[in-house]
Amino acid sequence: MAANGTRQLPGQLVTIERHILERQMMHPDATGDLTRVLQDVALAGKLIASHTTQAGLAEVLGTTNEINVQGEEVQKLDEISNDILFRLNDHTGRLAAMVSEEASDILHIPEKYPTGKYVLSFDPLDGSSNIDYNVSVGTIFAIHRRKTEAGPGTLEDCLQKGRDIVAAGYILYGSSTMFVYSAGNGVNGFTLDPAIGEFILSHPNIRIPTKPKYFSANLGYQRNWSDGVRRFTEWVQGEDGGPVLGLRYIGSMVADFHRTLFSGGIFYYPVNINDKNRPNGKLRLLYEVNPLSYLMEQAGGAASDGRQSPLDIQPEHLHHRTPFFVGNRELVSQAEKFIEQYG
Ligand code: AHM
Ligand code: MG
Repeated sequence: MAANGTRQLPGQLVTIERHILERQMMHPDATGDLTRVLQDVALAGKLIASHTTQAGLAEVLGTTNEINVQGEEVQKLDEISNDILFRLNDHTGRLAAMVSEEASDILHIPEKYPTGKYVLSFDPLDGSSNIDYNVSVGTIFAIHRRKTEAGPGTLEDCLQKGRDIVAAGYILYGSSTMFVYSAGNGVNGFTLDPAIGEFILSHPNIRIPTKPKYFSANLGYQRNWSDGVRRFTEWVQGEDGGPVLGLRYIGSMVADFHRTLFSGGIFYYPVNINDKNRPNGKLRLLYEVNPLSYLMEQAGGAASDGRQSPLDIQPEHLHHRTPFFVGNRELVSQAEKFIEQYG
């Protein structure tokens, strides 16, 4: 296998199906259900990519209330992506329920279909406010084993800690489409070859570089951050003997996370202390923060809400929000130190 995140040599073509299946074979008692859920999510990624790459051409950019030339209601890309993920997974008998950023309640499996043993949580199209500007967006997902025995999935099945994730990943719709996932055995990245419609293993065994390069946060909100977060931000720019990191911020978390994973550094989205409507920040635990925290830990990095790993937080409701710091371990722990000392 090639070294950290380097590209596969020609002749070692591994499709995502083959890779997931080979990993399954390492677990002799596996039923294949998790493998198929992952494959269905990868298929959803291909379908969503086919829409995002057409975004400027098809009439999918407007709001839901707009009417297109055929007199049909125009659907937004995040809703299209949500439908694709739901429809590909609602009838397979592998899921007990789904959770989506797009839906306030649990997405139940329709009664006419059987339920299964996994729960799939997803943000179908994160960063969708960027679509109008042709900026990269992404799908984020996490898979848990259900807690209840059978029947329709319940809140207990959905409100599980990130620590109990069995697989998670994201699909980045950028200059190329990439599927990056972990099932607890390291992180692997696949690039979609549009000519053949297959995700090919391009970045095996991804590890965050030990020498960080960039910090990534929306500095436009700095005045609304706590003292600890502001001092940490000065530190990453060289104050008090801190490293001198460059700044990169796209505003589309999958893309910001992806760069952080490959360049080393830290991405953070802290609380806006003047926003009383969001006392815990903007990002959601179940389908944004936890899958990415899980991947970063699997890649040798760390994640925090400023005090502890988000993976240890018990979600109180489906759209539970949390502050988020993710990247190189030393940087995340330094952020925690500043927050502990200065708040
Ligand atoms: P969304 O789920 O509504 O797309 O919001 C999440 C996005 C993240 O992708 C990104 O990190 C963040 O919001 C950007 O927010 P801001 O514009 O406040 O910097
Ligand atoms: Mg989102």
